Amino acid sequence: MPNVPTITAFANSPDGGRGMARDMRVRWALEETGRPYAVRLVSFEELKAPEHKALHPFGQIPTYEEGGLVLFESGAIVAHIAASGPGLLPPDAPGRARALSFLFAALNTVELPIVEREQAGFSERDDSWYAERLPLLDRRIRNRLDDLSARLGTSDWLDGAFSAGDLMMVSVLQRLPANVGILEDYPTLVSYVARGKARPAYQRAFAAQFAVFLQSQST
Ligand code: GTB
Repeated sequence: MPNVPTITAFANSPDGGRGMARDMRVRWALEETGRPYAVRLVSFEELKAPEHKALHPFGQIPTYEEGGLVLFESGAIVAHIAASGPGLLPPDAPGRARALSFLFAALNTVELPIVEREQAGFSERDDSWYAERLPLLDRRIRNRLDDLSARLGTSDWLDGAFSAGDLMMVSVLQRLPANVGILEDYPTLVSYVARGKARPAYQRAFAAQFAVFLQSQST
């Protein structure tokens, strides 16, 4: 099929089909812009093989191939999709630049403390300092959510119409599981995430990655 991008995703995602892996944001962006796409599923072994590392220097998913173009990093991929199709960036140059500010903020400013807390839960849970460190990690997340909710105010989206910035911010916020009990203290952000996830494009992307999970369970 000409000009149909191919992305990579986990053959066996450890998230149990919950849409937490980073191919989800790429699928969502493609669905928002109405682009058909193909998916190549990769095992953990294949991720670290030279063939995959030629596409992704760090041996991760997602990657994006389109004709001769090969991209890695979900932010760069979503930015590329947003720039090449309708629906994810405003028509004016300043608006486009502001949307990209929020996309980068989602990745560099909001996702970092969320991932750090998640990683500490995996790798430091049995360490003596974990209980003491946790409030610090939570506070870092709350600082970001305080400011983000202040900026969002009562608006539906961060800067006018829904954009790639919202797509990435919602993708990042939804990684905060309910049992952590942080996002729930920010009702406007809870609604913001729900609004994003209610979009038909998100639903289609979620269903597609969930189908991979179901398939992996039956083989
Ligand atoms: N900065 C890169 C990007 O945004 O594209 C990070 C990519 C990344 O972390 N990829 C992960 C990966 O390939 C999968 S998404 N890991 C394998 C490796 O590094 O060897 C991260 C992820 C994994 C699992 C869950 N989960 O189970 O809930 C959630 C998120």
